[in-house]
Amino acid sequence: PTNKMTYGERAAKHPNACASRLLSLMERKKTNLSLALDVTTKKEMLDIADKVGPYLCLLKTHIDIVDDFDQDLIEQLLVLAKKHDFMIFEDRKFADIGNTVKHQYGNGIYRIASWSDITNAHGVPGEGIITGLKEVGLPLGRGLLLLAEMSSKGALTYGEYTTQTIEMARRNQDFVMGFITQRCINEHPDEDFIAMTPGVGLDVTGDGLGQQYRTPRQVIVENGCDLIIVGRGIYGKGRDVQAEGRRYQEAGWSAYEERISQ
Ligand code: 5IU
Repeated sequence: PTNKMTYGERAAKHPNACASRLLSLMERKKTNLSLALDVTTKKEMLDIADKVGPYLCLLKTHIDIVDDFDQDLIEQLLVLAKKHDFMIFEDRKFADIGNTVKHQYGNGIYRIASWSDITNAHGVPGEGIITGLKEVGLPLGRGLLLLAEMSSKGALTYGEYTTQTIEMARRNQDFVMGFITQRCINEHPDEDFIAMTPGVGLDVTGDGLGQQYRTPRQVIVENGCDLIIVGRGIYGKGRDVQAEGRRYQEAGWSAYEERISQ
């Protein structure tokens, strides 16, 4: 199964172009770290992305929290993505009917589909949400993640909801490249959804607002996930973002090496 394969081996045979691009980037740059950059000014965003860029495979954004958002921010993020060789994931968590999300993805002031390699969606509206997003994203070579499980305390993403979300992904593998999940979802021999996991930290276990943290080793080795998504563990108050970026990159990569060598 995917658990024992290298990212490079998976990249070579992955049918989803966006997934294949990400997996080869991870192999080439030796990183499974995604930075969740929840900051509210353009300056902080660009400054931290530039400093942590060397350690990342994927920059996760919440573009709608930036007070001074403008098109120049997007252009500069794309410059950094090229300079440091990382991809971009706008964590938009679409949740409406197909026709609406199509516009939320392609139009408005953010025009997410025009710059974000990857985005994500809830399965709650039913499969039309994937169809709508696919109309916009697939011609641009974009990839979609579905939210299978959330990291926060009391999340309702479990049981039949998660099961049906996974089935939706299985029927749309040309566009759905993976999941936001707390464990590896792949079951069938040739199934290769990328498992990305938020709620990762080395120093604390929560944030007082429901977030729950596990270590990179728990996530990658014990639960078989592929990418660690780390936010405040890297850029939180008083932290040296460069040092923390390197620390999480090393922790994530050594956990991966341990997993594939088992
Ligand atoms: N995020 C979660 N949990 C989830 C999902 C998304 O934490 O289940 I879906 C996002 C929220 C934030 C980042 O952007 O991942 C985690 O940031 P911290 O490492 O700062 O908690």
